[in-house]
Amino acid sequence: MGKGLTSSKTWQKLLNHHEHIGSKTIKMLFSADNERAQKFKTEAEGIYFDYSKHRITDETLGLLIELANERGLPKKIEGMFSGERINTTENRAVLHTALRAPESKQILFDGKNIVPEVHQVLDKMAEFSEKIRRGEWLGYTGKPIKNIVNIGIGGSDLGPVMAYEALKFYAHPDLVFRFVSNIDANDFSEAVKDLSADETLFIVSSKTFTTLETMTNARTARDWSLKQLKDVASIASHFVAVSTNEKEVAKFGIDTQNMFGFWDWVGGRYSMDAAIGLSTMIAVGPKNFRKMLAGFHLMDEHFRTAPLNENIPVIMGLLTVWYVNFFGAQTQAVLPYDNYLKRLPAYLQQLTMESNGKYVTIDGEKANYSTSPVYWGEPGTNGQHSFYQLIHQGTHLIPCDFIGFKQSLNSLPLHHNFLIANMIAQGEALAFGKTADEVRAEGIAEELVPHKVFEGNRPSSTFFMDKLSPENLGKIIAMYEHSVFVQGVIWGINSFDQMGVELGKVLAQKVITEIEAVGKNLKHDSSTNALIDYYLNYAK
Ligand code: G6Q
Repeated sequence: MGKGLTSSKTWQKLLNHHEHIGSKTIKMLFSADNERAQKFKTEAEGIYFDYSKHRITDETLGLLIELANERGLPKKIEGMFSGERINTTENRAVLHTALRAPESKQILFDGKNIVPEVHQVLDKMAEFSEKIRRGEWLGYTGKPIKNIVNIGIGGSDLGPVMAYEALKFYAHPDLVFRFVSNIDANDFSEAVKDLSADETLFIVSSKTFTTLETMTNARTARDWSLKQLKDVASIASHFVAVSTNEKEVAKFGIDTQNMFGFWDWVGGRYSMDAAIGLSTMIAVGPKNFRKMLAGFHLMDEHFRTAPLNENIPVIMGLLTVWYVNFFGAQTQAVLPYDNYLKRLPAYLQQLTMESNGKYVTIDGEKANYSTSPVYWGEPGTNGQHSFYQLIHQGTHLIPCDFIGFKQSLNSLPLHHNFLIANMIAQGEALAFGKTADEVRAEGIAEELVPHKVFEGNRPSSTFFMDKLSPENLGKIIAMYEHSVFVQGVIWGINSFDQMGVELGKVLAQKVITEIEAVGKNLKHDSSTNALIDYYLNYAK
């Protein structure tokens, strides 16, 4: 699958085309075409997607779409939506799109419609969430639950934290939310230090219910809770589980009545709209949660049905391939101009890099081309006062995604105008830069001119939506999920396994055993042995 990529006819055409376009700046492309802003723009599902400030022409887009067709993208999209086992290394289907399908839809997996089960879990989550939100779910001592602590890591943490932060404006005002992920004692200790166990609910979120960090934190939470409540019977009111592993949940001591399930066709990093989103639903309420799912679904339908040249995730994914493989770009910045989206870059780091950070193709061969770029970012305008320097004048080409909203959720109009003006100005400056003549015209001393010149020609996309609502958050996440899918199809990799993450789980286990055995018979390399020794000596 991967092998043929760079020798394909379209790839060769793209290489030639890149040579030709390499000498054309974004400024030149704009001067040559008055219609450019209209031409390279798609408006769909309430998203205004401007991709005119990219180093592309009609021909580029045509060739990239030809490449997508050559790689069988339309068929692959259908394969994912219809439950083919496209996660071949784990022999699993990839059906996160079923999590947001309306009840009226039918999605068959192994001959069974899975939509009713999805909605049963959503209904159970809704009933539970409402009880907590109304103060009807009582703790062991009869007090209503006020604090909700989600314990989970990776896909069982990043989605819940990101969504909680993103939708904080809609959150229940009297409930407190905390998220514990790290095995570092500092994380748990800080999260609970001002909480009282009789008002605290722990949601233990783990697909496998065997993850070291989560199970260690969950056991610590149980001890912390029992120390105050002094009765094992209290666990039933203060612990619920989100998992696919009923056996382990029961073994931990959580009543499986208080378990919210999901399925092995939902990958960890694609699970924030499954029961892993329980904390989100408690925070914003079932109605808003369902609105978020509806937003995801709208984007799913757009991805599945829109022609490739009007398809937002397809264009996004192809642009990433264009910069990674033809311009040698190694990173991609995500710059949301909304402070509520401060955890979006961290969330997207997992989604993109855990999915496509692979050098092995789906056929088990080594790819002879680059795959996922490093995704990173911070909200604007904060980033402007730090790392934007490198994006403007550094030696790396860094395509940027700007994400902004027409309305602010908190009405301080002056702030919002300033915020959005900054976002728009950054895209303009990156694309068009500032010439030496323009600098001189400002009366700058000649010796400073080179320092104040901005070459420009730095690409960016701008995504504009009306406001940060639950629906729009769903659309944004689905848009990136599908862009990742497109990239994976072009690169011929399995975007749905995570062998690197699993290696970490195994390696740590080995060293833990050795540390606990006080470092006898260490058989690592000399550096690893020395580090274990140093730690053990220090710990003594
Ligand atoms: C996600 C990854 C990984 C996973 C965590 C937690 O796609 O597989 O980030 O979510 O390792 O796993 P559990 O949910 O099983 O605890």
